[in-house]
Amino acid sequence: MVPLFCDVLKNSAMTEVLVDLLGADTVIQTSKLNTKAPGGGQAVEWHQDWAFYPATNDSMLAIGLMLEDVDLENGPLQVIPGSHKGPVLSHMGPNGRFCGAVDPSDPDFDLDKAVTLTGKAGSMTVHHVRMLHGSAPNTSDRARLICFYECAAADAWPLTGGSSYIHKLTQEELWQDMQERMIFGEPTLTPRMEALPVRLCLPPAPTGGSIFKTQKTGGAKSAFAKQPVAAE
Ligand SMILES: O=C(O)CCC(=O)C(=O)O
Repeated sequence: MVPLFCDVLKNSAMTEVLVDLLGADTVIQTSKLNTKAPGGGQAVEWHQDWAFYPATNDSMLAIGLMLEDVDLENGPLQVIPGSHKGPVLSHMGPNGRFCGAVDPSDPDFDLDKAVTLTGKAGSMTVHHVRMLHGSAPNTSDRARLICFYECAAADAWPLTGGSSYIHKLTQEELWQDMQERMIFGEPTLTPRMEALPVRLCLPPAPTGGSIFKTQKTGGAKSAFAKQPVAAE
């Protein structure tokens, strides 16, 4: 991770939020800068992060740090409050492959309950790993830049999906990786198991690497337009 972004995570109000919500031993899973170009930056279709990277427990969240002002026009994040206590919805596309998005006609998807998260540059959002969320295209003439930090309690052990690179590591590399991903506290050797709904994200979308690619190549249906998400 870029040292500046890492520093923000370890030495800012974010740190307190993480301790409060995830506890004293916390890891970073991924960090990414999601950009939406002025005048047409793509939507992120509705999904639960849990569908991308289920774990042994759901003490996991994503922080969105706004690097520019985010308003209704430039593709703000939208969430459905309370959905993190509900079911894990299917994220399978029309070809029977993971598409990283829910079907907008799913009876458990209630768009009427969505709220929009806007804010000035420097504001942050926090959403639980099972919370339904998405974001509309950027229709403004300004960029939308949000840095997402996907964080977890150290005892949430990955099952598959986004973190499954760990299965390719040697035991020594895995041990190093565990240390390097600590935000604060210590790695644990005793993952916490919870009885939670899980769906594995297999078979994978034809092309992964980013949520935008997964949703496009998996054939996600759009809740923001009547048409499927356009191919690149
Ligand atoms: O960039 C966005 O608006 C949302 C990104 C997101 O939900 C994700 O990457 O999981």
